[in-house]
Formats: sequence, C-alpha cells, structure tokens
Amino acid sequence: MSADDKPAHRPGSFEHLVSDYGAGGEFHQHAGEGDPRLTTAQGVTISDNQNSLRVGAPGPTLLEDFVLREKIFHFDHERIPERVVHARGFGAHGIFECTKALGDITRAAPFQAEGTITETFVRFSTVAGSKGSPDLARDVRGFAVKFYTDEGNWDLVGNNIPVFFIQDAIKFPDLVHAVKPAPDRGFPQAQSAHDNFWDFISLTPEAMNMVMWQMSDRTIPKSFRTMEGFGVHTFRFVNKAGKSTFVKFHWKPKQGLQSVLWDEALKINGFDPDRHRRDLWDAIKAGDFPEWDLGVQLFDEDFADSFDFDVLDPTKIIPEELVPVEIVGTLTLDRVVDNFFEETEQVAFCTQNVVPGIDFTDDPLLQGRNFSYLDTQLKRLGSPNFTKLAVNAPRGCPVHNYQQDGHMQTGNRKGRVNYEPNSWGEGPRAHPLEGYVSFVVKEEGEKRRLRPESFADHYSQARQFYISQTPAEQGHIANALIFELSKCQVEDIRARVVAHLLNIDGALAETVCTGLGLAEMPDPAPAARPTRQDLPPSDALSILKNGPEDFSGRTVGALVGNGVDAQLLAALKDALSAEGAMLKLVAPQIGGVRDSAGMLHVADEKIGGGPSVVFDAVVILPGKEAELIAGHPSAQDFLKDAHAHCKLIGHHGAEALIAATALQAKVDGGYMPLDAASVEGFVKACRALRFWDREPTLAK
Ligand code: HDD
Repeated sequence: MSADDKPAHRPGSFEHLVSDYGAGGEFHQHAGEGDPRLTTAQGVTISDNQNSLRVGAPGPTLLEDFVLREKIFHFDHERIPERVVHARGFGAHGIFECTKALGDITRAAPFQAEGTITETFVRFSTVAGSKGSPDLARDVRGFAVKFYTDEGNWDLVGNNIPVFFIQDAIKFPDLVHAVKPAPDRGFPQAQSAHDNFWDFISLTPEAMNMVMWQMSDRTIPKSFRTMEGFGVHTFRFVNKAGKSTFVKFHWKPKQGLQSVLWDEALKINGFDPDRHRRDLWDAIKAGDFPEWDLGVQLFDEDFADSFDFDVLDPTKIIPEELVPVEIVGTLTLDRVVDNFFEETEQVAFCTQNVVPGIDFTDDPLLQGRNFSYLDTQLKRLGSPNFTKLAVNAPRGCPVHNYQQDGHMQTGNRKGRVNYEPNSWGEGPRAHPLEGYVSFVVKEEGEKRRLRPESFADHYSQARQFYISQTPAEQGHIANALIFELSKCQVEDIRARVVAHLLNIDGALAETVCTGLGLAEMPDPAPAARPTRQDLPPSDALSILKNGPEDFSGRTVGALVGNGVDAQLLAALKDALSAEGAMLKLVAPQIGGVRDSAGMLHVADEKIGGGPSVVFDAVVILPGKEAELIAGHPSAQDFLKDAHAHCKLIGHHGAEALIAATALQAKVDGGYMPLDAASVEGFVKACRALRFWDREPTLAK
C-alpha cells in the first residue's frame, strides 16, 4: 500500500464518523472542524448529505429537495458509451526521449535532436471485451501512444501484433461483430473461442497470418510491460526538403518479452481479473518505470518495389532481417493517472492525428481508420470539444482557430472575429511554410472496388511466423487452435480452419485435426497464391528468443509457514533484491509468520489468495508448518500449478507438500533445494523464466 492509499484516520478509530441526532430527532453525519465543506454543483454548502428532505418521519420526500435531485441527476448521467472496440484499457503518462536524431529523414518534432523530450500518454487495451472484462483474455492488445509534440499531437495507434486480420477497412465492422458476443444471446464475452468468430475467419483467408500470431502466446502477455508494440501500417516520414521515406514503427520492451501459459491465463482471470492494470499501476508506483525502445524500419520505393509483398498490405510484416529495426528513442512510463475516467476513459486517439514530418500511405485499412477514430470520439465523448480535455489537448504548442461553440465549449476566441479571411487585423492565418503539407503523390487509375493482386498471398508469411517459433511455442499454437475450435459447435467451421492450416504447415494441420478428432483431413483451402516454402525463419518473431536478460522486475512467490528458516529467507530476499526482483510471502494467515529467529514477516497474501500463477517462480518454505501446509488444498494447488506451468521451484523442507501432491516421481531439474548458499544459483536459474524441459513430460 503506498502512502496515498492509506486512510487519514487512526487505525480502528471512528473519528471521521461524527454523528448525532439533532434537536428535532434528525440523524446527522457531518464535517469535523477544519474539514472542507461539501457543496452542490452550484457551490451551495450542503448541511446534510445523509437524509433527503421529508415531511415527517419517514414522510414523503419533497420534489423541492434540490440537493437530492442534483446528486441523483448527476449520478444518472455518469456513464458514457464504452469504446466499440478496445473498451477495456489502462493508461499512464510518460516521456519519449529521442536517442538518435532523424532530421535528415523527417521533420517530425520528436526526432529533431538527440535528447529531445516529448510528453506522452499511453493506453493499453484488449480489443473484444467490454470495460469490465478480464485482462488475461486471449486477445490482441492495443498499444496507443499520444505524443504531445511541439508541433501538435501525434497519435501512434498500434497493437502488440504487427499485422492485422483484414486488408480493407470496409471489413472491420464484420470482423468486430463476429468476435463480439453473438447478437441473439449476448455471449461469449471477451473471447474468440466461438462459432461466429471462426466462421468469419475461416471465410477470410487474408486473416491467416494474424491468426497465427493470435493463437501464439503473444495474445496472453504476462504484463503490458513485457509486450511489443507495432504501428502496423507503413507510414511516411517526410523531411524538410519534402523527401519521403517509408517507415514502420516498433516498440521493444526493455523488460524483455514474456507471456503466460493458457492455463495460467484462465486462472489469473479468476484470481485477479485486473492483473495487467494492477501490474502497471504497482510498477509505476514503486518507481520501477517500464521502458520501450522505439525502433523504425526505414525503406524507400526501390525496396518497396523489390519486396516479395506489398508494403501497403497490413497483413504483412517486413522481416527485421531484411530491413533492420533502428532504435531512435525510448518511452518511459513514469506517472499513473490521477483519475481513471478523466484520463484513461476520455483519452481520444485518432490515427488522423499526425504532425509535420509524418504522413499516411495508401494502405486501405489506414485510410478507413482515419475516418473511424474521429467519428467514434464524437459518439463516445458527446461533443467535438473533446480536444479541449486536458488529456487530449496539445501541450507543446498553442491552439488557434475559428472553431467555436458546441456542447461544453470552454475555449471560444475572445472578440468579434470568428472567420477568416477578415480585415480586422486579428486572428490566426494558415502558414504555407510551417503548416502541415501532405506529401505530394501522383495518383491515377480507374475508380473501382478492387483488391490489388499484390495483396493476394495469404499463407506464406503465416508459415514464416510458424516456423520461426521454438518447439514449445509451436506446441502452444497448436493447443490454442485445438482449444478455440473445440469451442465451436459446428464441425464444418473446424474443418474449414484446418483446411487453411494445411496451406501453412502440414504437421500443424495434422496435430490440430487429430486434436479435434475430425473424421478426416479436409482438402486444403483454395489459395489465391501457392504458399512459399522458401521464406526463412525470423528470430524476431519468437517470444522465447527475445526474453529478458535477467530476472529484474519479476516476482518470486514464497509459500511460508511459522518457523521458516530466518537465514534462508534473508538470503533469498537479498539475492532477489540484488537482481532487481521481489519476494512476496504467501502464508496461512495474512497477519504473517514468525521466522526461526522469532521475527514477524507480514504476509502479502493468504494461502488461496496468492496462487502461484501470479508469480514468475516459487519457493516452498513451510518451516515448522510443513504438515499443515501440505494438507491445505490451496497450497497443493500452488505447487501443482507451479509444476504444470513449468516454473522454477525452490524448496526447503517441502517433502510433505511434494508428497501430498504426488509429484515426488516428477521432481526434475526445475526443482532446486535451497539453503542460504544456493539462493544465488536459484535466482540465476530463474532468469530463464520457465523450465521448458518439463513441458513435454506434463501430459504423461
Ligand atoms: Fe482500431 C480503437 C488499434 C484497425 C476503428 N484501435 C483502437 C485502439 C487501438 C486500435 C489501440 C484503442 C485506442 C484507445 O486506447 O483509445 N485498430 C488498431 C489497429 C488496427 C485497427 C492497430 C489495424 C492496424 N480500428 C481499425 C479499423 C477500424 C478501427 C480498420 C475501423 C475502420 N479502433 C477503431 C475505433 C476505435 C478503435 C472504432 C474504438 C474506440 C476508439 O477508436 O477510440 O474507431
């Protein structure tokens, strides 16, 4: 609990509950001396906030009671429409520091000089679930960054996956309808494991690359802090001379990539549906500020012409091996919001928000997005004046224009001039040199509804993604597909997806077909282009090949009992703190345990409230309470889950618990006996995050 989470009054006291009965028998709870006065929205001090104005006791309540009516009226109107997608999200403030100037490539303000600091606001989100849905849903994560640059706001509205399901914005409403709860029954919530989603996907071959990413562990990140972000589309950088360079944006977490396992995700959702938002809040509050490097892939028309795929096709990546990612700056999130609604809920990201030096391309998905975001903000926020809200208003530069009035206007210009040109000698004018100038592109062609042929290869990069994964990751993709398709009730839909998998990887299709118990392998789906077998694997596409270098920022959960070895506990705490990691205690009571030297250690969680799924590694140190802990079902789950989730397990005196969970015969190299001398070795082993060798043994 941080200082500002602590209540002001003494523990156990009722001093802030000053209550009495007035002379007429009225019950009051009121301010103490010096407390700020409670007022109506009109500033009138309220005498009684507990009782409405009545005739007699209990009496009819009077319509005259403006205090009651104003309070209820405002409450009745508190909700605004949630975002049609990305409704569940969490935001934080930060700064972006340029570490490599790009003045020759772009005139965009954040990149003009090394060391330039630009304020930012970031909102992470899931896509499909409603505002109250759990954080660990299998879903794409939004990664939206608002840069308050000196030349206006630039919004980079990306995801944690570098490709998208569809190639044209016209298909977006269908995609979203298909994944959201079915309209007749209103479920399932926050999941893609249902017929409508897979029906749509199985009829949308262009989605297959994204489906591979979606079925990978990318969609169940350990934390927002351990996922990448991508701008997805190809954008343009434009320099002062008007020269354009294509650019793709990448956010690379300094914390390393890390995801959870599907079974963990399911359990975390039950134990702590707010896991990701709590994690970000706690880390920032603790001063452990998460950081991401901003990388750019820069390329020109010649590369675009020679590349195997169309750089305007948002279902394709450009492998880092072909165009390296150059790091040009670092984003640091260092401040939580003061108010969730005012900032996180009301922040309005728009892909159309670009600044001089950044421009769009003809990517048909991006073009459609540029309409959708501005449009949706009016619906959500109810007024075109949403740009005046502090979280949305530009910070580094003045705003001068003749836009006026509208709901909740607070910033109309003073004076009589509200048009341009005028001869009053007042008011802002456009500036042809400093203003935003769209990059000049010659366009020609027939006006038709068409999809370019250069967008036609739907499988080659899906295959490339799949073959870039480690065997463990490939196994997770197969399991995810089997899980999701098993939730589809219509066998034909399952078979249609397997038919697409055949175009990606025969062995994967075989595993999924068997896992589903399909009567027979379907024929491959008709493909507009044959799958290329020659695209080489790319290490950048794997999570496990891009994990953290150390165990910093991670947490070990210690199952402890009274009498826990004092020396061992101290050594463990020291070793973890030297690594930048934390130890959390899970004890029979939240009040804590006394160690072998009689010292009290307050617990972070009670057994049952702190399951091993929320920790990166565990230690079992039951002290004198080995039997009691061994008999506790939640303690057994703690160990069984840590085992099943391939976690490192340090232990001392845990034989009874290991026996109670029948794991004696399965103790492997991921189990490490602990004493004060071996804790450092344990912490080093934890850097691997998982003991993957265990995974193939689990089903046996
Ligand atoms: Fe979108 C929100 C990311 C395609 C229409 N989108 C939204 C957010 C993110 C993305 C991160 C949440 C912003 C926030 O935190 O407030 N969207 C993407 C990416 C896409 C994408 C990376 C593909 C590359 N989106 C996309 C299309 C359309 C939309 C094709 C419509 C044609 N997206 C919206 C929206 C949302 C939105 C309806 C809902 C709430 C909002 O905008 O502010 O306009």
